[in-house]
Parts: sequence; C-alpha cells; structure tokens
Amino acid sequence: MDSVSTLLDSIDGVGRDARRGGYSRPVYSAAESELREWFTAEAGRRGLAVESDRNGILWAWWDVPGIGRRGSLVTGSHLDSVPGGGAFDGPLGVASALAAVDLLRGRGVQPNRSLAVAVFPEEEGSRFGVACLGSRLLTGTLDADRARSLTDADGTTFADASRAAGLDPAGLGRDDEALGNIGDFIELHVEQGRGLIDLDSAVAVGSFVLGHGRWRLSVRGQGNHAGTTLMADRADPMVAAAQIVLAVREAARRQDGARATVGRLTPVPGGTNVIASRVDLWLDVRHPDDAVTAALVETIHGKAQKAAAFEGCSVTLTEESFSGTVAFDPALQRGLANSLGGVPALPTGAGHDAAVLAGVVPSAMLYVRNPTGVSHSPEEYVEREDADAGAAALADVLEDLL
Ligand code: HGY
Ligand code: MN
Ligand code: MN
Ligand code: MN
Repeated sequence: MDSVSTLLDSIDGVGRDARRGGYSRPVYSAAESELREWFTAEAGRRGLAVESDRNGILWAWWDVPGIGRRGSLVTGSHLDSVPGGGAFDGPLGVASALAAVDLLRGRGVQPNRSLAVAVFPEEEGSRFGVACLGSRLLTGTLDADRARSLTDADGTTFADASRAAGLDPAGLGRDDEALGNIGDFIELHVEQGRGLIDLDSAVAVGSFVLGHGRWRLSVRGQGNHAGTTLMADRADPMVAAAQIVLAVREAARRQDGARATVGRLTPVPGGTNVIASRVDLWLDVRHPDDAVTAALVETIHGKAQKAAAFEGCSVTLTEESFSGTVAFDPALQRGLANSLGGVPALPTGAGHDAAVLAGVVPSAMLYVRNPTGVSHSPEEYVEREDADAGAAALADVLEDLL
C-alpha cells in the first residue's frame, strides 16, 4: 500500500532537466519510457494485467472474473511532460490511480465491473506538436496518416518513434474495441491555476475545459550577414516576429477571458552573426467561446501580415490542432460531487485527455490543489496531505461507480 507521495518520490529523479529546471519527459524518450516501465512494474505489483494497445496507450486491468471488460470503469492520465515541467502534471493522476487501487483493496471493495488504469502517450504534444495525441488517435479525432507524419525537432516521425517503441505504425488510429471497454472515464489531475486556493478546498470536480488551439506562424525574410548588411537593406523576420509577439498580447488583452501565448520561437538558421531567413512562432490561443478564439486568431493573422510586410517579409499561418470547449458529463459530474460530499466544480484552461474522451464516452475530472497556482513550470506543487486527499477522493468516486 503506497501513498501517492511515496509513488511520486520513486520517480522523482526521472527526466530531471538540469538546464531548464524541472522535468523533460517527451513521449517515447528514455525518461518517459522509464516512467512507463515504472507504471508497468507498480501495476504488476498490484496484480493488474498491463497491456499496451496499438496507439501506445497502457491499460492496467483489475479484471473481474466472469464480467469482462466492455463498459469498464477507467481512470488515468499521462506521464509525458512539457519541457522543464513540474513533477505532478500527469504523474499525479497516474500515481493517484494506483494508490486508489490500494485503498479500494484495503476497503475490501468487490467490484461489479472491471477497472483499468490508463496512461496516454503525448498528452502534452511537446515532441510531435499535437496535444492529447494518444487519446485523439484512440477516439479517431485525429487522422492517423497525419499523426504518422508528425515530426519532432530532429525530423523523427511519430510513425518512426512509435515503431521504435514497439508499435506497428500502420495500427495507429481509432480503436473501437478499446473505446468499447470504457464505460466511464475519470481523470485526476493537479490543478494548474489558483481555483482551489481561492476556494480553500483540496479537491474539486471539473466542470468544463476551455477550447484551445495551436497555430504555427512562419515569417520569411532574407537571411544575410550581420556585419555586411546595412539596416536599410534588411528584411529581418526576427524584427517582424517581435512585433507579432506584442500584437498577440495586445489582441488577447482586448478580448475578455482570452489567453494567447507565444511560448516557442525558432529562428532559422539561428546564428548570432546571422540575420535569420525564417522565424517560426507557435501560437496557443484559448477562450470559452470557440468563435471568439477563431476571430482572435484571424485578428492576430492580419496583424502578423502587416508586421511582416512592413519588414519586407512574408508570413504563413498553419493550424496545428484545435479542440473546442468541452463540458464534462453533467450526470457523472454530479455523481462525483455527491460521492465527495459536495466539492465545488471548477472550469479549467488546461487541456486533458478526459476532455478528448468526453466527446465519445462519459468523462469527468477531479482536480487536486496546487498551492503555487503555477504549472508547466518547476514550481508546480501538491502538498502530501492534499495528494492523499485526492487519492482518497478518487477511491470514493471509483467505489461508488464500481
Ligand atoms: O496544454 C495543455 O493545456 C495541457 O497541459 N496539455
Ligand atoms: Mn496534464
Ligand atoms: Mn500539461
Ligand atoms: Mn491530461
């Protein structure tokens, strides 16, 4: 019987990023693969049968003899991270699921349906650019050919990375059998904002997930020598990119409730004494109203075109992924709140596999308090007692659904 903190302590050193701080655990990297092995071992210690499906999703089964797996109760999250991410985003949900199995066993619960703990690959989209890649493939909400051709910064395709991870890339895609096994899906996740601090509660139920998308802006100019090119003779995409970053902030500030971020900017070729020929910027835009998100991206695109033209450059905008605002299953959400004696319901601006699954199966989320209110950063934190409160809440919820 392990507490959540004990389980998380046992993976604390995996994927530590000395340069960025925090953890960098890209999907199918050595670090994330080590976490998948950790999960397989911990699930095996609990007598759960661990299988990997054709999309690389791990399923640890508490099979109930004579009942089978169709319509089971499934909980879980992800083990991959953003670059320099925190210790809890993803692993808290996986460790809490394992601890909840311990608690259910300790209570002598005899399930009336099978239970599985699932681990989804590439939830962050940090390596291949599309968030919730595993759950989008499972549900068929991402074209498998497009997924296969996604590439990482080194040019490795998702097909090649999947093959290296032991999968057959031709098998990637909607999996009706795996989906048929999910009767209800519950994801426990560290809260990635200040909601639970302000509510003074350790746990909340998820209400909805903000629509969010990712776009790539590529600004093209004239690469040249930093020392021989007079300022008047330049078409410098880095200068246009700087104006675009400012325009993104201005446009979002004018739209109530909008969040727009340029978190990644890559000059090509990227030499100190080189005027870049191209600069790629990645835009993350989120808002509760999908139409507002679309209009905001349109506004940003127009401003980017003006900024590029002013610098003698050109710019293209490519949509990489988009998920509309998702409300979790109201009946399931009410059930969770009742199981927990009426904890509050909380919206979130963070995307989750549970929100992707919500389009196909009844899904719900539990959030656990993060006293820093900071996430996607080494400062992300969960107090040990809140982590245990989260696992106990998950066990309560699962017990009522088993
Ligand atoms: O980007 C997100 O909201 C999530 O952490 N993948
Ligand atoms: Mn997450
Ligand atoms: Mn995240
Ligand atoms: Mn998630």
